[in-house]
Amino acid sequence: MMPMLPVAELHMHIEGSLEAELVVALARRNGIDLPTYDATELKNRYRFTDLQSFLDIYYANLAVMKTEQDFYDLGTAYLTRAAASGVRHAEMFFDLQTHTQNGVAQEAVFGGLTAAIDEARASSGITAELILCFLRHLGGEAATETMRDALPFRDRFIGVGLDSSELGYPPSLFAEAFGIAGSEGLHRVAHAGEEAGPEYVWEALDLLGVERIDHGNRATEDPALVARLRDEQIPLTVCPLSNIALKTAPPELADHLLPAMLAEGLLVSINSDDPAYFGGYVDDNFAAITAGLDLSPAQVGVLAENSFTSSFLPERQKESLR
Ligand code: ES4
Ligand code: ZN
Repeated sequence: MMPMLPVAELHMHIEGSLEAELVVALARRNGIDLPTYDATELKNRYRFTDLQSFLDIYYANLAVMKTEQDFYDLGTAYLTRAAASGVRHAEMFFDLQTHTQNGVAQEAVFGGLTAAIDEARASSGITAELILCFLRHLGGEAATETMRDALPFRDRFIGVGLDSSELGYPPSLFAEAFGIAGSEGLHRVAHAGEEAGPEYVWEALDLLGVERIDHGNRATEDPALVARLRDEQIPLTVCPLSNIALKTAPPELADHLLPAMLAEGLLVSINSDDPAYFGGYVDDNFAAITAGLDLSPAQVGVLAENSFTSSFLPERQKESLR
């Protein structure tokens, strides 16, 4: 863990912070079968060739999550780790459909995560909010149904997102769910341009009305899109260690698009995505880009500053946290 500049973390999946040790502990607690109960051995299987190869392991591990206490423990582990490494505010994705499909009640998911957030704020001052992500691979109708079913918990989350397998699941499929979210006054974000091309980013902006793009790396292939993102200062939440682990960027950090994105005037921030799987938390991502890229201290400062600018915090609070 490296001490660092204060930041907001805007692109992390709370389920992606489920460390192998906690997978094993929860499997034992809940009597769930695992291929191995040795955390090191479990982690040795974390070798990915693309997004899907990661998601297969990520979803398999999530079968251990059963009770409100499990969600509290997961949220508390992340928020404790994040607060200790300089994160002042986190906007955390959660994959509600994964858990309801596994037979977990919405109340357990919302109850455990909300309790962890309240407790972390009281003990360390970190603030956190939840963003409900629709799973692309379950399709548009399931997303709409999930949106409607979650409305009794409307005050527990600030926005909706779109994640899971990108290729073959364009944003257009989810227009209805995002339309309901918009009419409820929820914030809207979407993963786009992680594996799929710039057309998915255009769709997310034009058909879903998103305010931020998660990843967005492949937006750089389309100059007109780059101009739009720059002119409107639409945030891109970039995840360097995730990109390397999932091979959505060249193997060497030195070849990452981040400096080009900064040079284009894009509003980029640094995020961990799934810290238990990709080699580290947001401070580890900052350490990696500082070591692997030729960034000036001023550029690192801009990245930290951008994380607050890109957040859904009220303007007044953005100022006080920077
Ligand atoms: C994810 Cl890296 C990534 N991309 C898309 N969906 C996800 N869910 C969890 N991590
Ligand atoms: Zn992600």
